[in-house]
Amino acid sequence: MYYSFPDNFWWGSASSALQTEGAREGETTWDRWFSREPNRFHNGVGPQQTSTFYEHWKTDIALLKQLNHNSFRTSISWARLIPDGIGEVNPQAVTFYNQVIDELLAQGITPFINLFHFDMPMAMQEIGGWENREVVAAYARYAQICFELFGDRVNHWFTFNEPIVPVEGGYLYDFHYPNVVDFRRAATVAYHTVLAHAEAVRAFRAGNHAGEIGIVLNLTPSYPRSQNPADLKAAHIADLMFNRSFLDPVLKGEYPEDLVALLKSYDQLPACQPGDSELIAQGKIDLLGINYYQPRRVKCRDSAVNPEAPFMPEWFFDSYEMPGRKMNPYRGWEIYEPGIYDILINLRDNYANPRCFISENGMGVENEQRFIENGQINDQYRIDFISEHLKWLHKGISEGCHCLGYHMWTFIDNWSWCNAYKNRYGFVQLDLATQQRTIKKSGEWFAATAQNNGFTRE
Ligand code: BGP
Repeated sequence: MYYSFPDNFWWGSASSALQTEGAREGETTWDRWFSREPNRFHNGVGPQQTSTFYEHWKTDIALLKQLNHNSFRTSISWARLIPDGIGEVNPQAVTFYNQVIDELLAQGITPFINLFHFDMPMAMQEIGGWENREVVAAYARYAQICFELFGDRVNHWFTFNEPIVPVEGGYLYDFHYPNVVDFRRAATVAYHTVLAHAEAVRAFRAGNHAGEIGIVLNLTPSYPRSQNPADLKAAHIADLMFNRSFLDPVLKGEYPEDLVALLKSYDQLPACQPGDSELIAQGKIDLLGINYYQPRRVKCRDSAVNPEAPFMPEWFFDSYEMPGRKMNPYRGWEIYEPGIYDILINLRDNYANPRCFISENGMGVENEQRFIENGQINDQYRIDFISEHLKWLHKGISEGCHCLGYHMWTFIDNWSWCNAYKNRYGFVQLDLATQQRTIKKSGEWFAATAQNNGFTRE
C-alpha cells in the first residue's frame, strides 16, 4: 500500500541547543550539576561535549538538505543569548543564531524555533528557577528579545519543549537538577511554567509578529489495565497530572476542574495571584507540537497509601506492565504505534481539532556500530519504527485530524542528558572521536519519503 501525505506536509527533525551546540559561555543547570556529580552522567560525558553544531552548523545544515528536510526544529539557548538570564545580550550568540536561521532559509528549510529545552541558566536557578516569579518575568523578557531579534525570519515559535519533564525530573523523580522531591514545589514549577508560556504568547501577540506560536508537549496516553472503575480512575488521574496539566491551559486557556479539585483536597495547590487566570487564558496557542515516544499504562494501587509518606502522583496509581508489550530495551520504553493515533483522535474530539504536528518521535539504540555494513549503519529497526508510526498518523489524518507534519528525534546522534551518548537516535551517525558524520540507512529512507511525500509499505 502507498501512504501519501497532504501537500506541504512538514518533513524534518528536531534537536535542542544544549544537546547539540557544545561549549557555551553562559552556565546552565546541567553544567553545574555535571561539575558536582559527573558520575550521574553515562561514561562521565557532560553537556560541554555535545555534537559541535556551534562549529559545524553550515555543513550540518547541508546534511539536513541532503535528508530532504523542509523544516527543522532547534532551540535557542537562553544562557548563550543572555548568560545571566536577565542582563546583557551576548552579541556572538546573536551572530550565531542569525547565521543558523539564514542558512536554513537559504537551503529552503523552514526554521521552527523553541525557546526553552530543559536548559535553565544557572543564575536563574540560583534565585529559585521556576519557583520564583522573577524568573517568569526574566523568561518573558528573553522571549520578547528573541521575537525582536529573529522574528523577521522565524515564523514558527515554541515557548517550551516538554515542560512537564523538568517538573518530573527536577522536583519529583530526581533525574534533573535541582534533584528535589517535593510535590507542592513541583506543582509550583509547573504552574509558573504555564504562566511563563502565557507571558511569551502575550508578548508575541502584542508585538504583532508574523507567523505563529505554540508549545511542544510530550503527550503520553494513559491506558488503564482494565475497564474496572478503579483502573479507569487511576488512568484518569495520571492523565490529569501528566498530560492535561499543560494541554488544557494551552488549548482551552484553563486548568481541568478535576485536577484543581484533586490538588486542593490534598492541600497541594500552588499559590495563585490576582490576574493569573486572565493571563493563562491569553496563552492559547496557534500550533501544538506533539512528542510521542511511549504510552503510560496504569492500574489502581495494589496497596493502601502510607499516610506518613510524602504526597506523590503514585498515591493514585501503580504503573502496569502489560503482558506481551513491545519494548525498546535500550531506553526501557514501550513501543506502541497506535498511541500516535489515539493522541490525534483525542485532540480532534476533545480539543476542537487543533493544528498540530508530531514534533518528536524516535528510537534510541545502544552500540549501533554492530549494525555497520559497508561503512554505513543499517538501522532497519528505525525504518520499521518510523513507518509503523507514520501509518497510524496517516490513519488519523484520513479521519480528519489536523496533523501537519512529522519531525523525528533526531538529526545527528546527540547528547541525551544523563544518558549522554549511550543511546543513539540520529539519522546521521556521529563518530565521537573524529566528529565525522555519516548518514544511516534510515536517513536515506527518510530523505526518499520526504521527497515522495509518502512511502510504500505492507
Ligand atoms: C525527549 C526530549 C529530547 C530527547 C528525547 C530522547 O523527551 O525532548 O531532548 O532527549 O526525549 O530521550 P532521551 O534523550 O532521554 O533518551
